[in-house]
Amino acid sequence: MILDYVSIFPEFFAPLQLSLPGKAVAKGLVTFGVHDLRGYTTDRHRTVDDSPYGGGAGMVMKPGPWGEAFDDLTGPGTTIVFTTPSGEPFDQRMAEELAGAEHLLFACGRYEGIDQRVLDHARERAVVREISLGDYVLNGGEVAALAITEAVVRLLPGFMGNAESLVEESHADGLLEYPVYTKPASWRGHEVPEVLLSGDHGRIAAWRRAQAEARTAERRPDLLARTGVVSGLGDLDVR
Ligand code: 6GU
Repeated sequence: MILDYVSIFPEFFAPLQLSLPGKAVAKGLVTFGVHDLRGYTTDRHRTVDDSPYGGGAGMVMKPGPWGEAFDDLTGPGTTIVFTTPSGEPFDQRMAEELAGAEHLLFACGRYEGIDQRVLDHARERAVVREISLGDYVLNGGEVAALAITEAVVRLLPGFMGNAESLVEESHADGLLEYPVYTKPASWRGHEVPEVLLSGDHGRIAAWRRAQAEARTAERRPDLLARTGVVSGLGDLDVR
């Protein structure tokens, strides 16, 4: 998979060389390209923004540099991802969809947004997704693009050593993950639940499922409505 990033702050993408994404590069699963939007300007001041038509606060990103960047970077298999707080909410299912793409081109906006014609024009030549990380405002889309990248790259075939941990973790089954414990069995007066020491795999599986459901009912009742789990909070203390 090829992942490209267009931004006025290319330094934000230094973490792509680290840890998990860096490992994916080493394994030959992905290649990353980081592109300075100002490199696609033509004026002496390398201008990327201007005041909004119709008035109002803040600045809007000019269409010209984005058009040049897409001319340079878009090919037949490209999906252009605009990271924006007005996008579709990002979730695990969307990460799985994006993991099937050949080429992701992240367009990271700043200021009050990008001229709408950039998106309209992009839709004429590529698959376009507008994606939000959640209901809060970041100063720009760079951190969001990094988060989406990490969620997507770890799903690529051959990335994870242990395929089971992909299936068992939070959200793969629509529930939050059950609590986990390791040695020692007693620590600062807190004990590991007895069932986990029992060696009874049936009881352990049932306990974990009940914990996952109770936790989800308490913290994310919206998820339970989607998975169709009915029980929810029983007598379990999920904290
Ligand atoms: Cl994707 N971008 C920005 N700028 N702010 C956000 C966001 C994205 N998701 C939540 N807030």
